[in-house]
Amino acid sequence: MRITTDHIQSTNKPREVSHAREFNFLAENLEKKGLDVEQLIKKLQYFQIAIPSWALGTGGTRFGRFSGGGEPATLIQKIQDIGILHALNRSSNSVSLHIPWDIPQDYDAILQTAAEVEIGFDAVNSNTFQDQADQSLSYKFGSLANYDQNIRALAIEHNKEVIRIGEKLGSKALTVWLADGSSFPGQHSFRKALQSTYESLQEIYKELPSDWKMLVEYKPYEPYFYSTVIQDWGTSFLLANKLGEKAYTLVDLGHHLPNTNIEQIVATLMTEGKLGGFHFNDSKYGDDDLTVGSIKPYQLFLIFNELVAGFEETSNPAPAWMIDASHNLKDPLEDLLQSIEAIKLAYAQALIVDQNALHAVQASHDVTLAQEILQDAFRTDLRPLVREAIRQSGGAISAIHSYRELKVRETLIKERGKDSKASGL
Ligand code: RM4
Ligand code: MN
Ligand code: MN
Repeated sequence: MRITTDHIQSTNKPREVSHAREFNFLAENLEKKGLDVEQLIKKLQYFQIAIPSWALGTGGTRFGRFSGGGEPATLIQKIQDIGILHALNRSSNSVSLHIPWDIPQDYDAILQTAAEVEIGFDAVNSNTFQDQADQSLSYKFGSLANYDQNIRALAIEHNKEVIRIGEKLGSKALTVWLADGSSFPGQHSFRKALQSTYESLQEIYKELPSDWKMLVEYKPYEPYFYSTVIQDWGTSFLLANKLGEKAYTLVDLGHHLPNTNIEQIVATLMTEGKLGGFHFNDSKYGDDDLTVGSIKPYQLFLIFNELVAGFEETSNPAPAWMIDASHNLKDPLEDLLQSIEAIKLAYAQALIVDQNALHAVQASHDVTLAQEILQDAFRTDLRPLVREAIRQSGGAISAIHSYRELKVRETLIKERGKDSKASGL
């Protein structure tokens, strides 16, 4: 299924009048505060978030998986699904591939489909946390950190292969999420595991093309439950610093222990110019991969507040943005539309924070006003602004409603069948 301009216009039509009323009212209030609404709209339009190739099918838990039907069974179909999202909200113009879940077969056909639906290729992700069908050695006890040099070599080679695949598609970054760790005290030596990981990453780093980045992701636990080799931002930062200027830390919002101050981590990494990428999701307990903004929207806003301030005040290069959420209840496309809206909303809220006023009250230790400034921005309903930015880019005023009214899922089920399955989690 392809979403056309006519589709968008027909579903926007009945919403235009009330949207215009809401937007004009908001725009007037923002202008009164001295904000440049046109500039805000430009920034919101420019902000694009990559979609992971593994989030287009229903996610499972270790207890089961309930498919909603019409899942994309091939990489081309996955790219077409992202094309549907992008046509609706004009906010996700790239895909992030997970290898080997999505090894491209026919590169020309893939690139052609991607171009047709205006989708590019973001960071490529390696996977050494699962054994593949024809794999000679097992990752059961780790990959890049494994005691066995041959297993490390296999994992290193896989990462190099992922870079080669990404090069053919126009990707500019490799994301390494390393599951390696231990489930029981004494299982392995922390120091040896870290050293092996560093040496393995060095081998991969040597293979990076000059205009590429390596994004090193961290996670405190899971799939191992006692220790993870790259457990926190500090370990990732340490490795990125040792590896060199093309290596950066990647922050996945779900990869922190409860109540961690993620916004502070973001600020620290940006100060050091080492924030390379972001995986958005939300969580209540662990790596829950829930819809962005569904549990802790205020935290998301505070994170964006640091990002926006960091863009202005540090020389940290623009990070790679990606959604990394996948669960088993909602239609995955609706879930992604909601996530993207939540991200743009938090970004918009951060953009209207009066940073100068904030600096002034910080200097005079006016704690009360500091809170007022942040919460005033957070409590402003900026949905009409985000919708207007999307509408002006040719997207839907309400992506979710257009999606339902255009019967996208029903059409995909008709086209692909009830039982088609997406590769991934
Ligand atoms: C991990 C991590 C990675 C993602 C996999 C599927 O927890 O978030 O980024 O590639 O899950
Ligand atoms: Mn992630
Ligand atoms: Mn994760």
